[in-house]
Amino acid sequence: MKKFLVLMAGTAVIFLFAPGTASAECGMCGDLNGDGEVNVFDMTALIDWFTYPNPVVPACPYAGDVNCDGIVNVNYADVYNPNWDLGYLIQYLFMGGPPPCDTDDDGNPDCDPCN
Ligand SMILES: [Ca+2]
Ligand SMILES: [Ca+2]
Ligand SMILES: [Ca+2]
Repeated sequence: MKKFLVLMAGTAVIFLFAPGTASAECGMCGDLNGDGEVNVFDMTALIDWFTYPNPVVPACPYAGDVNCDGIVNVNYADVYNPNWDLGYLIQYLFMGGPPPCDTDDDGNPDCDPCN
C-alpha cells in the first residue's frame, strides 16, 4: 500500500507536464485525459478529479465511467474493488483485469462508448 501511494505521487507530478491534455479527443472509455491511450496517467486524472478540496476535472470526464454503470465514482477505502471506477481501472492497469467497459472480458464493450 505504501508503494502504491508513492507511485501515485510520482505520476501526479508527471501528469502536470503531460502534453496533449489541452486539445483532448474524447470518446474512448478510460481515456480521461484524451490522449488516445488508457494508462496510468488516466488513473492519475481520475484520482485528481476526486481529490478535495481542489478537484481537477479531467479533459474527458465521462470516460471515467470505466465499468459502464452510468456513474463515475471512487472509493479510497476500497481502491481495488472493480465496482468502483478507480478500482476497475487499477485492476485493468496493474492486475490483469478486463479493459474499460468490457466487464465480462470477452473483448467486446458491454455498452455504448462513454462519450
Ligand atoms: Ca489517456
Ligand atoms: Ca462507473
Ligand atoms: Ca464484453
